[in-house]
Amino acid sequence: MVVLKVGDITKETVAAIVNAANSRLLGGGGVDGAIHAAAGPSLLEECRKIGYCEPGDAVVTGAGNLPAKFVIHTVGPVWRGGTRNEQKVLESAFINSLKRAFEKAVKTVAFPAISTGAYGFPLDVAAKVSLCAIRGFLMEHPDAFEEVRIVLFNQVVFENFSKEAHRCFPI
Ligand code: AR6
Repeated sequence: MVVLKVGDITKETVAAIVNAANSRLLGGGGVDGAIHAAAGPSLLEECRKIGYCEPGDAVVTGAGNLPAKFVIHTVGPVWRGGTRNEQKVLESAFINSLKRAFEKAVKTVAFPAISTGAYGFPLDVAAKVSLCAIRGFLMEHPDAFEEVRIVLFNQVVFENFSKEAHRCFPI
């Protein structure tokens, strides 16, 4: 089941939350900053040990003080006009995050709208790529998760994703 909601991902009670990190994994602003602040210093320590994550890839740590068990750190692409493989890299960020969650056998996972903040992805394009990537993975692994939750920080992002969800997940 795919669920869209408005909220703060650090408050979600799911087994794994996905972080929109940067390649150096040293924290930052946006959702990355919020997740590190809520998780506490153990998250940064674990990230330091891993050291690097390629855009489109994903790595797993514990979740410190967060309600979740794991944080999956993925790195989305910086939007550069859409001609630098950005859509493919965003798709990979979602698929590799779901793979990591699947490997950890978690049943519930929450995503933010990766790359739609500091990395500048147009919301409608991000919504389409993100939801289609999730749908593709779930079609291949229909029993993998009980819930994939997409936690959007404000109404505008939520509306873009909702609009696209009707196209991507026709009932
Ligand atoms: N819960 C859910 N969504 C959030 C939250 C939150 N607590 N806070 C922000 N968002 P961004 P990016 C939304 O900039 O574009 C960082 O500095 C936000 O409204 O967090 O992938 C990293 O270190 C937006 O829709 O991530 C990287 O350097 C979405 O999360 C860089 O930013 C993503 O915005 C990554 O940029």
